[in-house]
Amino acid sequence: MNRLSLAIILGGTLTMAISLPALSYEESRFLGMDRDADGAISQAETEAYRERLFKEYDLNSDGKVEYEEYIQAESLRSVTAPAHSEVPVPDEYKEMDTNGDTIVTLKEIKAAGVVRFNKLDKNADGKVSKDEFVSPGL
Ligand SMILES: [Ca+2]
Ligand SMILES: [Ca+2]
Ligand SMILES: [Ca+2]
Repeated sequence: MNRLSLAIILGGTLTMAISLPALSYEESRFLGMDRDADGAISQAETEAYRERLFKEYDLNSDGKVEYEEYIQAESLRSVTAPAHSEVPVPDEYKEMDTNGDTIVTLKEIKAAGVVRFNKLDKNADGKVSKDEFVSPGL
């Protein structure tokens, strides 16, 4: 294959990607969590999502998410700020760190998921439908 035809193929793929209807941030998050693609998020799917989230945050894999790890995982410190400069604790983290020791355990992150799940599951059928799934999600 010569360079020109490769460029045409790549160009075509790019155009296709752009012309697809763009998923909103919430929609793509919903689809990512709805593992069995039944159009609703179950409690088990929430739990699985929270476990994945925990692994993402626990940068040194020691089984706890220290606040500094959360800052780094979520890129909360501006690149121009000095390393380890203080970053105000966002509500998102406070919500998970229920005992306020600036360490989030797997238990805490899952419990926060349950709290959110119950809030979003308006009709209490044990599933969060796409309509019920609103920011900040699960
Ligand atoms: Ca599902
Ligand atoms: Ca850790
Ligand atoms: Ca804690």
